[in-house]
Amino acid sequence: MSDVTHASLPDARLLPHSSHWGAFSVLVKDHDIEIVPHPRDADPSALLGNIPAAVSHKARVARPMIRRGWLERGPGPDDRRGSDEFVPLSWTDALDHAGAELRRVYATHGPRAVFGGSYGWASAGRFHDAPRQLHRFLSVAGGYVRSVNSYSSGAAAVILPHIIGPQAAVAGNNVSWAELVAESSLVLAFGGMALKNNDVGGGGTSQHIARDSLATARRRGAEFHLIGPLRDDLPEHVEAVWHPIRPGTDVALMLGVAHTLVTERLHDRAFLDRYCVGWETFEAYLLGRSDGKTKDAAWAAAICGLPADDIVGLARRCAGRRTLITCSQSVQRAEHGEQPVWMGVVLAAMLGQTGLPGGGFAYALGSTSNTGKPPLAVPLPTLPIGRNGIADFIPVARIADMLLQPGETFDYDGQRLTYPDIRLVYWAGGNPFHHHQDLGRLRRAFARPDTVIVHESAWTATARHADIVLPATITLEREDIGATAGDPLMIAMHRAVVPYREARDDYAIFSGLAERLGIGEAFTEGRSARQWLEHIYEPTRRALAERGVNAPSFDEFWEAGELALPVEPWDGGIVRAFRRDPAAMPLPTPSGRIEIASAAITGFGYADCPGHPAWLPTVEGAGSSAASRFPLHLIANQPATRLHSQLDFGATSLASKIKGREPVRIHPEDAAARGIRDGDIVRLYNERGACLAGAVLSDALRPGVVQLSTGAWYDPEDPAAETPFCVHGNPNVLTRDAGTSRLAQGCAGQLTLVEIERFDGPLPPIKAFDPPPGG
Ligand code: PGD
Repeated sequence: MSDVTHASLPDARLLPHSSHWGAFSVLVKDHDIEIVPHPRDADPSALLGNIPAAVSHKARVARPMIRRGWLERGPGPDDRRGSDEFVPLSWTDALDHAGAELRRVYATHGPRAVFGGSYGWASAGRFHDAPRQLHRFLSVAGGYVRSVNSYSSGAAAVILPHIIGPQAAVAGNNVSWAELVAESSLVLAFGGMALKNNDVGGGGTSQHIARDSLATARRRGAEFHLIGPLRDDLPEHVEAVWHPIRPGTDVALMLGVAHTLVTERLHDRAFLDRYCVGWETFEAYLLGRSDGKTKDAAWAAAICGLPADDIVGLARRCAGRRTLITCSQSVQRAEHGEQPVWMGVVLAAMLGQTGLPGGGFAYALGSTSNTGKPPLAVPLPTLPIGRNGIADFIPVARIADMLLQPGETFDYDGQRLTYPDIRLVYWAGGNPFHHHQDLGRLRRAFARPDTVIVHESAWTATARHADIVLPATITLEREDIGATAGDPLMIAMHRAVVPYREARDDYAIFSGLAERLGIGEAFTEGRSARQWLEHIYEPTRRALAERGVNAPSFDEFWEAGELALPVEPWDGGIVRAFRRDPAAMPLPTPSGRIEIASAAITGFGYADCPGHPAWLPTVEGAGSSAASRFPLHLIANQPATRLHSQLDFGATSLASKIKGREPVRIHPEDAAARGIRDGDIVRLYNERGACLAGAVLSDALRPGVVQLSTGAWYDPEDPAAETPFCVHGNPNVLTRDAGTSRLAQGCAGQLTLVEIERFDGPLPPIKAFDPPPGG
């Protein structure tokens, strides 16, 4: 038996379950359900409060639906996607239509015309993971164009392997929370380590430890510095020194700090010589020898808006102690997002702390709940996705470019690639009309393919932009296994409620389609969902048995409700090994060392990502031409009241809204200048679109900055309008759809320029949670 037991598991109605925001139990009472946090979690997430509404909300998709225009005129590009009505069909008819269309596209255009990139967080189980189910299905069906990387970490995922090592090896697991608690003397947190981000992590967690770890480190005397425009990106109890930097200018500040380190001889030359390549090239840039511009503190101050004395002071405080530089995911989710990650690595190297416990550089520590924890000693249950025979891919955030510009070439990480001509888009487990930038442009892009098929549990904007909508179960309606590499507890996710109306599991939907395509056996391998759970559990059980530790049978695991998995001792990974012996344990970079300058990246010849970290002005930053018309920096960050767009209709999310609109925080000075009072409804706008939001006046922002989180369901007043006006508060009507650079082509949605005005007109109704016409 596991050493962690569920509080009242013998009570048959208290059912173990899990989510991306934490493990919990469900108490089913007559027609009501109660969500009980896992007893092991001392700091459970408030997002659990969103779950009960999901069970039978009016926003749920009740039946299979087909868009009227598609049903009547057949497949083809159509501007009415997103504004058309829907027609309910039986499952048999809907699957027949979807199957026939898949056959047609595969036969007429081939697998390169099928986009299965289908990015999205879906739900937490290891088997009913909708994107993996889709990938497995399309691999068996003939292949598909995929997407690579993530909206979370698009820039870091590509730059890190060039300069220090793959993200999986160096992010979140080269410095642990335990080391931060015990060893770090000074933490310089670029973009902070906001507790709201720690609430969530892919696959969930049974213990949210960030709040306590930060508090304990502080009590020991660790000094925290928050570099960021939002004061609450570190919790109050760490008493951080707040450096309210101008958004998007972290690299300038880092260069100013680096310059001070060099001119005051505080940098660790021995470390740079032994462990790095490219120092001379970078130093020439830093000191202005290569471009005539000295990157000193005064230079940096003019760009980043912090006093030069503070920059000099920060450099002096960082030197000669166990300094940890963290870089949040948000900082790289912006134009030139590769640069702060690269420069963070360089700054840590200059301080000579890289690879020491609690020191050096940690990417994304604190950006999700499952970073900075010891690795598991056994493999996790995993659904095999088969082999996709198609090599074509796009960096994930280039979806609109791909649909709008088939046949055009683009750059990515040293390659010149071509956008495929996509005829069929298949999405399961994601919400691009939440996650993508410039939603007006995305709407035009979604008008291009012949057919869009979506599995959704609710009428998200993505479902509304589909031709065929197949109703999916939510996680409470099915059995699964909850587990993640960042947590030692594996959860037997019991079914708590029956499926809503006609909803089916993604697996059941794909099984039905696979039968129609004549690949039923290849897809299911003859297993029911329960048999798959037993099947994918087996490698974990075997590995446990091989280690001679508790290895319950599947039935025993299911009965117990959870299983504690062994973890490996924390060893600092490849970076610490490299520090100990750089000759024997080189980094997996081209030189085997930390690349302060990269010959490979220099060779790519990208002006927007040169061969060493550099300050690059942004199209939408202070001093840009857009800033004269749209003077406020909008931070469109992760929400505190839901995961992305999931369960926006839930109690925790709704409680934060103002007259039903998403809250936007604005500094009192900026509000006063515009006649805006706390609680007013305001209109944010720029040349791409506009949205309404409810004003919250706050001095926790740098003046000139406003903050509107992502995830309010897109609710256009007129879904067919060329320039979208979202009456609910989705910031992605405003954000710019451009890659971080030609290197990574990552999502740059975090920062945008906008203007705001009070909205005095009659308030348009919120329709986001109502089914569409016919739905
Ligand atoms: P979610 O809201 O999690 O957003 O984008 P993502 O698409 O992941 O969408 C998941 C969808 O899957 C939901 O609609 C949910 O209903 C559905 N779903 C859940 N479970 C199931 C299931 O079992 N089956 C099926 N078929 N569907 C299911 C998140 C993305 O947004 C991310 S990761 C980041 S980091 C980005 N962040 C920003 C940002 O900082 N700023 C801007 N402007 N934009 C961003 N977008 C990105």
